Amino acid sequence: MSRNDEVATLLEEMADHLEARDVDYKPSVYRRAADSIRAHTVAVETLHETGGEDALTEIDDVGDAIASKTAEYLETGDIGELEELREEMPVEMDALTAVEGVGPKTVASLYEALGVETLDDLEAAAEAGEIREVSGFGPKTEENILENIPFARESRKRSLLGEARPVADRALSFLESQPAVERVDVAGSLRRWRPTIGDVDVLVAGDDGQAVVDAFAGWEAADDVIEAGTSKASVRVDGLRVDLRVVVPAEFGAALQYFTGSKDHNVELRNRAIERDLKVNEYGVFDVSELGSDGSSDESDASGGDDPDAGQRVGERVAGETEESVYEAVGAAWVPPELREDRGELAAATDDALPELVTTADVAGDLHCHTAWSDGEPTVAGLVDAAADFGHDYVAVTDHATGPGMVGGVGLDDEELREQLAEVRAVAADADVDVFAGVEANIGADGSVSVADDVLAELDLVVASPHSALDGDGTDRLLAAIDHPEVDVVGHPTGRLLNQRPGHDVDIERVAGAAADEGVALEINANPNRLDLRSSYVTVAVEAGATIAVDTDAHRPAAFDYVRYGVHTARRGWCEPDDVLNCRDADGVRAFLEG
Ligand code: DGT
Ligand code: CA
Ligand code: CA
Ligand code: ZN
Repeated sequence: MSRNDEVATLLEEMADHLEARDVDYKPSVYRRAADSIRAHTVAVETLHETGGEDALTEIDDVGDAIASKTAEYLETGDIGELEELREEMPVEMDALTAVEGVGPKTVASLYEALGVETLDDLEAAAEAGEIREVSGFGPKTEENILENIPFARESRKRSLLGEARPVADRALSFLESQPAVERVDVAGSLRRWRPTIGDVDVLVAGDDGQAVVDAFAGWEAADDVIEAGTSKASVRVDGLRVDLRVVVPAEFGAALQYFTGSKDHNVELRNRAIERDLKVNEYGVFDVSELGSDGSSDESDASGGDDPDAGQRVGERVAGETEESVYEAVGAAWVPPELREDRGELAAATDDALPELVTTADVAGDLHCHTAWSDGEPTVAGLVDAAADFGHDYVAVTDHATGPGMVGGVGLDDEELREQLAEVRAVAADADVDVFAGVEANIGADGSVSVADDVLAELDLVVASPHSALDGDGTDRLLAAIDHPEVDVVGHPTGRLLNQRPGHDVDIERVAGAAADEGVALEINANPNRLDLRSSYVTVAVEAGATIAVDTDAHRPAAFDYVRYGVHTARRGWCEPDDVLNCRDADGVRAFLEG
């Protein structure tokens, strides 16, 4: 964790403690400051060293009081006021507020009434029926809390892809520059682009494992070396565990295949190998037909891995230097890592039926973006220029409309939407890219769309998204929105926020069928907090013939980069370029919108 992250995390905890005590206004000041410090490109310790507290106030939203607390932390390792708050209420604030429906004020009430300090305490109190007895709580709240605890527990163990991928990219470029490294790649869930990541797995090919391990253990980005052996090491970077393994070049492909997983995919691969008298493991593919029945030792257990026992390299080696050779040995084509989830990919790879997956290069534009008209950063002109710089052929301006789920005056009313439309048309007139004038309307709990029909009809593109009432079953409201004649795209259809809330339940077969019939696209929102639709739903949608839109929901130009998370989610959902609306050129998109 960088110092900026550490300070931001502490300020957020202070905000929670103050909110728990019903303090007005200050909590939001602390949270805004925390966001700005986290996003600030200069390290707080550098500012502090060069210009003391004054320099710290150069960060947006950081005033004297917060600058002084930041300086205190940098100088003493603590913030006295936070220590006092913690002493007064010794709760695991972060863990408890991770439970959906539990905010700082709930934490305070349950601490005072029942002495709840930890997730375990919370669970015990709910199971014992004690929470329903506390004033302001009831059986329904208690039930919700109990239901949401496992999700909170799980989410605290896994990092977002959007946090882990940048760490992995840094690890790769560091290792690539090391002389002892011949090849390097990520493996594990990260290479499969799962939306959340347990740890980062990095694999190196090299003949001098110790030299690679030594370099890695000395990597300046590593906050902590967890372990370091002769061919394996683990370090912690920004709170994430990064596991390194070094193998000899001849075994790199087999190791990469093995450590990419998923486990279920590997089990299926090994079963197919056994039918051919082959043994597949992390060292290679071996012909064991001469060894008799014991030779194909028990590989279906989950124990293999740590022990480079010579017994693992039995029989004649037939493959292993490349991944392609491993798959070829079992009669299959190379399987893109995103598909390796045991969802039929090995059968497809054997029958020459793998999809030609979409790539980021296929994406021609972004159809869900925000400007300063609502809660985005850029002007309309700024967004359009940024889209051109990014290499897009077109961009849609889709600011929030007012309506359910929009707080603090963020959304535009009908009149403001018309005003904005005039500006968008003016910018479009001499822009380097095609510009679609649009809106992100809210889908109400009843499926209504929060903008007048005549305004919607003037716009080129209507994204409709659920932003409120995100529990229970959301199928009917989505079906109603899809039925609306002006809706073109359903944005982040389930409303999930990874590690924060699961979103509403959706009968994806019905929703996808309706979307296909009505010519409405379903979004993969590429924001790494969302990745909504999830890949398993994408597969269902594509099979139903629905069109997918891969959009970043950018609120600032740098967020165009999120497109890769969306594209890889699409790939995990077996999407080809033809399935994706914004892989079409601008005329193709126009035809879809008008159709
Ligand atoms: P994660 O880290 O929880 O997000 O998920 P993975 O898939 O990265 O899992 P990880 O880091 O435990 O192991 C990386 C890969 O190595 C995994 O996808 C498959 C392979 N692998 C690890 N341990 C075993 C094992 O005991 N048996 C089998 N068959 N494969 C394993
Ligand atoms: Ca992993
Ligand atoms: Ca691992
Ligand atoms: Zn939205």
